[in-house]
Amino acid sequence: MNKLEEIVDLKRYPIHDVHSKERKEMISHYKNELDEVGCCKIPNFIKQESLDKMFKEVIARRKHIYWSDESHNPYFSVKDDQYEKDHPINTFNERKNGYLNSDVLSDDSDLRYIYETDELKDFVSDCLGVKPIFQWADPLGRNPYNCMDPGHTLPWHFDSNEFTLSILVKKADEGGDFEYVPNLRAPSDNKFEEVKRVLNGDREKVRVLKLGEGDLQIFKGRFSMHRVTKIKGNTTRYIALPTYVLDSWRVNTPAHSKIVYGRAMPIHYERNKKRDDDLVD
Ligand SMILES: O=C(O)CCC(=O)C(=O)O
Ligand SMILES: [Fe+2]
Repeated sequence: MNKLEEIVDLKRYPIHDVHSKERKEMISHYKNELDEVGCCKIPNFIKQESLDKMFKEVIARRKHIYWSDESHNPYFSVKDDQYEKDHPINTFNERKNGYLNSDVLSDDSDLRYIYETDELKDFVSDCLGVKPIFQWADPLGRNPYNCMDPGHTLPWHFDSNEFTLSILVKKADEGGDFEYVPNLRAPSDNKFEEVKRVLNGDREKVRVLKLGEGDLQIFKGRFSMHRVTKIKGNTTRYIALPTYVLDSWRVNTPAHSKIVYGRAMPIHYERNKKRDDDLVD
């Protein structure tokens, strides 16, 4: 059997069959959802056996997880006295979570396998209506697992990659909801006033996405501010996070890489150059 078929429910979602009517219908459906609410959810995209394998992978490698207990602003940047005290750049919130970084997945990882397929990348690109997109060159952040034990939380933030997929592998007993504000900022417009309103508790534009295990979510993480609410109960929430970017060369800054993934590698220093979209990160 083709490996992609072992992982993705291709009967229901024939992402590989570029001329099929089903794929065209999917693209138009999910593109509408993404245009309207900056996010779409594809139920039961990953097969149960593959989900079980992903769960085993992350459990077997738990000792490699980088755990953080940090405080940061939505941009993972440092405080800046040029701005007032309650400006988003100077608003820090608690983050407790862990990442199983992309470079320590197992050799036969299903997550890495689907992430590297053109079938998935092209499907995501068509759903977004953005071409070309690339797998992220960042060796740590490109397709990690986010691991959140009971009590852990991920505060409001923007990703430094443009587009993120998520595949819930194990859900929390309670809490661990993904909340987001669609298209809160746009290239060249940081919309600090609107960001501040959300940080101060304004729920008007906040959407809550209830993910099920095996669902695939596509969202615009660099433009839609998002967070994960505190994990309650006894179960660790594990979620796979494949990422895509518009620039095939860029990686995280060394500072961002250290604060989120626990280390910076030579590539993070070599490619540390100001971005051209004028957004803070
Ligand atoms: O765990 C999630 O649902 C989202 C994770 C996230 O936003 C991140 O790791 O940047
Ligand atoms: Fe994120």
